[in-house]
Amino acid sequence: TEDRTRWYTQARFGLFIHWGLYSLGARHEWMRSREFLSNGQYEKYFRRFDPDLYDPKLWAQLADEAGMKYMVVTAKHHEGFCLWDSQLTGYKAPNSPAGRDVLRPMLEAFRERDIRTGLYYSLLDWHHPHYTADVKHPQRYDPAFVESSKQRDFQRYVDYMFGQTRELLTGYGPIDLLFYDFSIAAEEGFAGKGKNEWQSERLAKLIRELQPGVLMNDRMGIPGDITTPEQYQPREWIQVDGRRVVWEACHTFSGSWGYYRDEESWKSVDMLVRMLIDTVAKGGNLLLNVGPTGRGEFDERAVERLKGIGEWMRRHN
Ligand code: FUL
Repeated sequence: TEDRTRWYTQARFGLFIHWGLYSLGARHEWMRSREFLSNGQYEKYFRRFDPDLYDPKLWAQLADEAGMKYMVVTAKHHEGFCLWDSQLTGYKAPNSPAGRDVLRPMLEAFRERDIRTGLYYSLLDWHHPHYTADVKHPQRYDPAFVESSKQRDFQRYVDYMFGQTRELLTGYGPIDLLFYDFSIAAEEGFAGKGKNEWQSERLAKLIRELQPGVLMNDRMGIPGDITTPEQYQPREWIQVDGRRVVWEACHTFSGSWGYYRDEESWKSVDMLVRMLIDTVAKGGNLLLNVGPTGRGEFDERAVERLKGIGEWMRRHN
């Protein structure tokens, strides 16, 4: 592990990108689940995903100038929509008005600036026809859906995950980091989904076979290379079994990960710089998230903050 993580512990600061159909809703990446929307009700976002202002070179420039050394992008979030040209589903950017693979040019743009590339992949999938109901599912309170979900063949979904993992790790160049997300606890009469359901050991083995150097996070119910606290600052260097581990705090500019137009809780540049210092002082990495708009732009509030951090970097790095 130590060899694999060397670049990473030196990188310290990365950009998380949450981009998908929820970006059009502009009110949280969990909107489908929070509002109990069916596939049909969510379809309009797929029909309108047309990022006419998308400029991945500009995204990479903004990250670079802020001092970021790696990025992690949601290839697929819980909604199930794929940014790349997956051969295993029609629910993908090339079939939306975008009409193209929007992942590949992004990875290329960041790599051109020597920024390492990582992929977030949701284990949850609210769109796949064989993904079964659980306590996080948008239609968990729809008895007809829950009943019909019993006819689903979850193994077919697992095969799909494995197939997509293979696509992403064979068709998109060297991937530096994988952020697989996440395990669900049993609750409200629903069974959980964890390492047995995801077949995490087997999945990790496939990942290692395809790209031995890739770093893996710790959210599949099995240990990974990186411990990933979310939306809080640990009090001290994180330890597991009494040993200091490689860790990464992920944080948002405001509260949500997906673009949320009307959220007012944006952290100041000063606060963000302090968070970065606090993280690094405790031996960790900071993965700071931006949620681009449905049209493919970084919100001006994000741009302002990235530039502010960049200013600080130039003076104090
Ligand atoms: C969580 C997800 O549910 C959030 O939407 C976000 O992606 C965060 C980084 O991880 O598990």
